[in-house]
Amino acid sequence: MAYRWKNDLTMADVTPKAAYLNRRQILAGTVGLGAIGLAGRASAQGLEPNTLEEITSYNNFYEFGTGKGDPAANAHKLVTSPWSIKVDGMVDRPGDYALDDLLAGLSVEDRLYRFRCVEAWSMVIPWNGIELADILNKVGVQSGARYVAFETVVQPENMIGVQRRVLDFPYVEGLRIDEAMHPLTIMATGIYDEPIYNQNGAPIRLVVPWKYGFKSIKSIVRITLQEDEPPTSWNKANPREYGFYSNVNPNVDHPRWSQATERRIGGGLFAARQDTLMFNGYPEVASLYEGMDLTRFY
Ligand SMILES: Nc1nc2c(c(=O)[nH]1)N[C@H]1C(S)=C(S)[C@@H](COP(=O)(O)O)O[C@H]1N2
Ligand SMILES: [Mo]
Repeated sequence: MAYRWKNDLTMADVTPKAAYLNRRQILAGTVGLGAIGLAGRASAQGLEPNTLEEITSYNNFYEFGTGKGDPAANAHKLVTSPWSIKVDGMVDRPGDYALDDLLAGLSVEDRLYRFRCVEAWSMVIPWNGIELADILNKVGVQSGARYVAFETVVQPENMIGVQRRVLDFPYVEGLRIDEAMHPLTIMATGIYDEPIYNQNGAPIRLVVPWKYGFKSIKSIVRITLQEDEPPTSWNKANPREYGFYSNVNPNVDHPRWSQATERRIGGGLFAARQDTLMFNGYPEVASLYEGMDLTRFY
């Protein structure tokens, strides 16, 4: 049996929905109670998950525009049903899988993860998802496969960002096979026990919590097992600024800004920036990079 990752943040850290809605009403309805919100977050030592509202309204999904509010405004146009995923390359059972067939029999787990965008903002998100390793084991990875490549759907008529060519689409990403097989790596299908919203990458998206957010590719329609390192969208767009690995690392600054700290979304106007943690607070992945110069393989 594969080792299963244990949450450091447990679902006990998730504010029960009722209490949480109640708190929001208090905050919305009363002047001067912002302090309650701040105290609430402080007492949870920054482990409190972001609200569904925050998670679904402040997004990066360039297919739907480059503004943080654009995905929430435009992603209702994404057609998510029917949905199939092409699995090809070095696998025993390649094919065009209906999403339900690909996931049938695999367990959906709750994972409360820190999420750190390369732009130096962050959230804490209660995902529901399937370990990518379970999916890869189901299709059968062949021994020569060293990398996994992912591709996002392109629906030009529904995607304003594709029409405007804000990036070279389809959005593509990749992982080394040991990164893909790590129990922290999931394919998310839900948030807060609700089906994942379109703006967050419905119906299924990658989540790799120790890497900058752009590695967590949304709305996936193709998974390819291959020998060579696959091209990745942000590396193609700007290789000087974005590498293949893109592990969260407070000691390696982006050429244009520091990565030492981050702004937690929802923390409020006067909240202090938080220190960014090595591997985003998931030191158990460090062994994957033994012997690699993490200032060079950024
Ligand atoms: N297809 C696709 N996937 C994507 C992106 C994108 O523009 N297109 N943006 C990435 C970036 S930069 C981040 S920070 C996260 C944001 O995920 P969220 O909006 O669910 O918080 O999605 C990543 N996945
Ligand atoms: Mo990002």
